[in-house]
Amino acid sequence: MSASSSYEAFQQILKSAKHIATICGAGLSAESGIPTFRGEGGFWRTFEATELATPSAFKANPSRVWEFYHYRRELVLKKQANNAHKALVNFENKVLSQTPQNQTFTVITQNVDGLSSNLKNIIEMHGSLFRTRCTKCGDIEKNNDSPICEALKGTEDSNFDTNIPIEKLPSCTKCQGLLRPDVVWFNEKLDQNILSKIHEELDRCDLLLVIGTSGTVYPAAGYSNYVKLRGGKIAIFNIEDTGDADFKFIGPCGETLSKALE
Ligand code: BJW
Ligand code: ZN
Repeated sequence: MSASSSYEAFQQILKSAKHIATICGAGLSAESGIPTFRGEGGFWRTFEATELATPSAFKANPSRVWEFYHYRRELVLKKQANNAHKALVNFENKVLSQTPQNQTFTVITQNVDGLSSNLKNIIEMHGSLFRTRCTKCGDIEKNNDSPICEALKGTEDSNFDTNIPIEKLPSCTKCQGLLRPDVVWFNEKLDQNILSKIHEELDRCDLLLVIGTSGTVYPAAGYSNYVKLRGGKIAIFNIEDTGDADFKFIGPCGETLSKALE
């Protein structure tokens, strides 16, 4: 498939599409100063970020994994939505203001940073940095505390493990069990309700915007092929060429997405 990089041609498709969806990744938040997972910046201390996003890493060293998530929570709390997040919000508002409303727009994101919280219709498929889940009773709570617990305070500036004992890590207010971030780690199943909602969108999607994702992590990595096989169009927004598409806008998505959705 030879891809177009014409904004005019893209806007024609955008205008005629009835159901538009996105699959976003870490590149969407890169211009806010949040590191991506792979490539440059994909390391935290001496670890690959993806090595820490696993149930086995948490089991082996819950203190280290909590230090990693505490670091990311504190970082995100200092950051703001960038032009790419804003372009998505503006486009959603445009779609919602149509009378009669003859289009739908759904943002599906792998990001857990909450920087797209100004959107009305968003599916956060990998969970949220700002929710906790109890490993004992399963209770899920919103949590924006900074720091999330006293023992983690200041560890975001350290280069070494603090080795916090389990009883001093975040604990459940209901049963005192150890809390974990309410995110989806490798080899964990995604929530079935969320997967159903995503499939409803993919099954009607005429145009999928693939924004700032390396397309290496399933199930999200399969979405563009799924939509393509159904006859939907694909538009990639990335600083790198990440695969087959009808449209490719190579460059920082703060610029390319703003231009494409204006
Ligand atoms: C810019 C930019 C700018 C930079 N502008 N762009 C089928 C085949 C093979 C394996 C599997 C399979 N199905 C499932 C698996 C196993 C596994 C998997 O996919 N493994 C692969 C590595 C092969 N998947 C799972 O385990 C999933 N569970 C599951 O499917 O359960 C059922 C099952 C289990 C086991 C076997 C079979 C079935 C769960 C996946 C959960 C992923 N979790 C994480 C952590 C979340 C919490 C946290 O944030 O800490 O999700 S890992 C990490 O990767 C995070 C991300 O959401 C995800 C995707 O990364 P993303 O967003 O694409 O980031 P990067 O860094 O990779 O890319 C950034 C991109 O931005 C790059 O392209 C840059 O160029 C670009 N960029 N600046 C535009 N300014
Ligand atoms: Zn509990």
